[in-house]
Amino acid sequence: MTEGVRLARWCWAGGRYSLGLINFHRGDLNCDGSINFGDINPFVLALTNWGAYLQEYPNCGVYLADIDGNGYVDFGDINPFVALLSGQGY
Ligand SMILES: [Ca+2]
Ligand SMILES: [Ca+2]
Repeated sequence: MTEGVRLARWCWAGGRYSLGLINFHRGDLNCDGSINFGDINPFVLALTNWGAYLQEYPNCGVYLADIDGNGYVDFGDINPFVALLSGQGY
């Protein structure tokens, strides 16, 4: 599995909100804890329309689509994402 990405999230606990860092894995675009075919549509959405992605997956982060880790979400992440899905890792 690829390296994790830490995203800050507000969490409700103990009667108040607190800011916490949650680990996600690059490629887990629907943030369900695994990387599989269910991440394809969210990946395409993150690649083509960040706003729509963030609306549909408000608890995820668009940078989970930065599979090659170069700081950009772009077409260069497609082949690494396919490799990730096919179990070749990245
Ligand atoms: Ca997933
Ligand atoms: Ca990238």
